[in-house]
Amino acid sequence: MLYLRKTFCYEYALEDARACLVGIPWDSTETGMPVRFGPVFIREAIKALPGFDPGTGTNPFEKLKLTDMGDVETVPGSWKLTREAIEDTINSVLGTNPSVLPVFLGGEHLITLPVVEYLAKLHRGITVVQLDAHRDLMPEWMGNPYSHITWAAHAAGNKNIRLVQLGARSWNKEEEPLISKVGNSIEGIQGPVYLTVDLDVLDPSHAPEVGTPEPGGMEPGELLGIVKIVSGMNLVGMDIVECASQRVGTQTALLAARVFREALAGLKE
Ligand SMILES: [Mn+2]
Repeated sequence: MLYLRKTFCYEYALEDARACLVGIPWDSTETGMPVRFGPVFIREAIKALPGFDPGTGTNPFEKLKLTDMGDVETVPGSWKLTREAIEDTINSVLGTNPSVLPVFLGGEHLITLPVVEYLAKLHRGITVVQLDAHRDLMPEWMGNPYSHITWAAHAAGNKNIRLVQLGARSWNKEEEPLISKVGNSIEGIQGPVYLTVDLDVLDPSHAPEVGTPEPGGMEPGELLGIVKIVSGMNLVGMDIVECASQRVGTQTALLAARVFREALAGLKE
């Protein structure tokens, strides 16, 4: 008998898994609080969370075959090398199991870009649903085209991606030309969907430990309701980013774990 504890009670081989966790502890372009320990503290919150979801009457941690792949080896200071490591990792994960749902834990929001660019090549007509206080549509930041506040401009300009933003309440004048290219509703979404949850979409009273907190945000119930609806669509990947927790047991990491459980509970078989 082995008395060992992993992220999930039972872990399956990647080949057999319905969903897999992949951490991406990257925050070299973060302008606010450091977020590279997000995967550590969200994992600890997932372990501490009861698996049973009263809303659906199921325990997705038992019902679904899950596995935790660990963290991508990011290269501090080099987005080029980190991006290659992210792309190679997705390629390997989906090469092993094309039907697994990859769930990425950030890290800063820039990690979403290589993921959605990769998935857009696999899934025609993909919609990226971005829950975020900010639009991240800046054309560049201090001369750098690749940053946590520019990634969505690249996604919005990708002809294979339809971007939908919910919860945005703070943006710069330079972002406004791109806003007309972005949807603002999840009604009627057809086809494959990628969900990216920037935890700053929540009000800072509920999620204070984020890279760049922004007053006037969502209530947890509102966020979880949207996550449940989107997870019932044809979800092909998701991420939870910008968790700036620096210790176990913070309310932001606990809410991130709830977002994860809500998405799993809402998944189609
Ligand atoms: Mn963001």
